[in-house]
Amino acid sequence: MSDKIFQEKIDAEKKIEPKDWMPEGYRRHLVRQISQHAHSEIIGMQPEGNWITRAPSLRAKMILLAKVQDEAGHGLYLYSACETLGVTRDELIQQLHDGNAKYSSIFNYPALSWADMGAIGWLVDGAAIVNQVSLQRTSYGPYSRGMIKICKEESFHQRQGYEIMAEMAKGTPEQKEMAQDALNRFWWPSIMMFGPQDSDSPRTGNAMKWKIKRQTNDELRQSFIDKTVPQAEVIGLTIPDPELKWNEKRGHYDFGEMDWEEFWNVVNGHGPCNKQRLAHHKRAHDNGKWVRNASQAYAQKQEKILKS
Ligand code: FAQ
Repeated sequence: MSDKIFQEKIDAEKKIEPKDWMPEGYRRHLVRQISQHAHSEIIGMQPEGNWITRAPSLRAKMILLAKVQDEAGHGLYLYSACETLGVTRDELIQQLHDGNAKYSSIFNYPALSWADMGAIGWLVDGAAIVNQVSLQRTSYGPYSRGMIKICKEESFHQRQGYEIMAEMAKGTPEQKEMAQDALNRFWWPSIMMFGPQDSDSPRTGNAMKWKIKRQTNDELRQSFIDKTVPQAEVIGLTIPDPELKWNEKRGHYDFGEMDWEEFWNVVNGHGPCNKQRLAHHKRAHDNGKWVRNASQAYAQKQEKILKS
């Protein structure tokens, strides 16, 4: 098959499956994006995992525990989708540990209070959903099917975060202040999850041509802002952007400029928690070696029994 026939297949909205012919650039692009997505889910367990033992009630603890477990499951679907492209889980983890694979910038910010659990669910999962609903229509079959499954769980995550924020916003003045403080700290980093502006995004061209991404970074960012601003108004919290204003003509909110220097610093490994997150992942991976060895030995034993 040639590049031309492949592109015709993409243009006809046909899904590409693991055994289909694909250009090497398409395969590499997917391995990069899907693995980055998988690493985000796994590293993303850390900020919330830190609060499981400090949840304010048994109900809150059970919900948070279930959410963090879901993130682990999402990581596993995504690693599996990535492995269908001829790369092993070990290689993917090694790329993360060597600093050659990225994960979402948002997880390099600390979770300082219980209200941050609300802000993460509401804003971070909210942003993730906007992106992932769009990715349900991505051209690579296993990634698309993974996204459909993941989106179902993400909407529960978003609602549990919004519930925490709504409860705190109508609580004592101190609780409302905590909720506002969490919104102030998480707003801009959540907006940054959508990546650089389209004009500065080196990957968007191929991603759109190959229908890996179905909407650009700026389109998705705008859609997230338009959805989220009215939600903040309903619970009486203020979005920390003085330039935020409904634009009747565009039918969208206008918003202020992001701090791009901060964005690229965090993406390139110099955010508040980059070192801590990676060190924790390495430690957990090393500590889990005996589990991987034991399950491998068990699988080999089962195979021998089946063959005998
Ligand atoms: N952080 O040309 P573009 C979640 C990198 S899941 C870090 O625009 P692209 C669930 C980009 O990778 C959240 N790196 O690239 C959850 C590229 O790197 P390269 C994760 C970023 O790929 C919730 C370079 O900059 N979601 O949160 C970021 O077309 C709560 C140039 O950028 C996904 O990963 C960033 N924010 O667009 C879990 C979705 N932005 O090539 C736990 C899938 C850009 O130099 C708790 N990924 N970069 O290595 C995507 O949709 C895309 O990859 C984008 C970036 C939109 C992130």
